[in-house]
Amino acid sequence: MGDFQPPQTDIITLSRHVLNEGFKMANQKQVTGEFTLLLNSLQTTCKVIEDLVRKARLNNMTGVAGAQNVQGEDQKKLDVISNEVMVNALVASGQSAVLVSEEEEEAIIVSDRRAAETGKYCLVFDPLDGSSNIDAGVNVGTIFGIYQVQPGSSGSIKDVLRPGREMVAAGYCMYGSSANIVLSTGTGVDGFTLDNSIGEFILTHPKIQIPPRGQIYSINEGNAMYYHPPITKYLDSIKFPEPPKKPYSARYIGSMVADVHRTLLYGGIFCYPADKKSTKGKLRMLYEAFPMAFLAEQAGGLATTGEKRVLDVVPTTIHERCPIFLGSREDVQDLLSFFKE
Ligand code: AHM
Ligand code: MG
Repeated sequence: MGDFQPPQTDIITLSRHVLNEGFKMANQKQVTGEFTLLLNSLQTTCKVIEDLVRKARLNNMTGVAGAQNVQGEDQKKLDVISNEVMVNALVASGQSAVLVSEEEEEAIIVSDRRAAETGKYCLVFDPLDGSSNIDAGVNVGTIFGIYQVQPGSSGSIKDVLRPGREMVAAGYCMYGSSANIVLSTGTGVDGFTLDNSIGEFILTHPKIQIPPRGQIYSINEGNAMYYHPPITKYLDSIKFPEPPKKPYSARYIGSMVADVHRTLLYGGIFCYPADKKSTKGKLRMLYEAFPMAFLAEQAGGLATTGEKRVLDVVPTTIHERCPIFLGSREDVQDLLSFFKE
């Protein structure tokens, strides 16, 4: 067989990792496999969406679909189809009770569609975040957060109008030069890379830890004239530091999954503040801010609105927005000192 060398280390697939985590979480109690089934549906969805994204140009799937979503934004063709893929897979998994999608005006109560087979998990998700970047071939991603229904509930909107700290898992799949799932079930953060040749997500980034301090800031500075003073002052402090400190580098892709992915791996700070134009910020609390804040904290970083921990905010509507600053612990603390002034 020539020079072929079998892998030196044990290969851990996402499915195996989730099963292992399930055993650990259950702590000797019987493992039902329900969460594993749910995660399997999610990872299959990600594989389908990654295939759609890769072939979008070839299959004439770029451009707008001719409709607008609840935010009044043009829906891209891939937004619409990714949402359908995800909703169908999660309903069919039999493990979901409530679904909230960026692309659906109302929450989907699964028992209304499939009374016989509902589960105990509520999923909040953005099927294809950053879709305005698709036509330029820039990284996009699927973001998700998972709650369990509350005791006695068979699934209602109240099960998702809860603070992010009550999520049992969160993650994203980034469709970039490779497809990467980054997942936390509340015991740290692990990253998996899709090996297209075998169709499996393989553990490539175990126990991701955000460096305590970074050297990169990530914000849409085109909005600078609308910023409130704490943001302007903080940015000045990292762009014009007292020597011998060096100024930070700016990196802003405009695709949250990609900007957060880089922040998790390299450190620094990602910001989408509230400003004079967007008084609540832009990013959606349930399916953008909460999952990313969950991951940031689980990786040893921080996530704040400037006033409080993101994961402590209680949403009142499913498509609510909130400001968010996340990343390296020391960088976020520096920013907070300007809010306290
Ligand atoms: P979308 O959900 O409509 O794709 O918008 C969310 C995206 C995020 O991925 C990104 O962080 C942000 O919008 C960028 O916004 P802006 O162009 O205002 O900087
Ligand atoms: Mg989005």
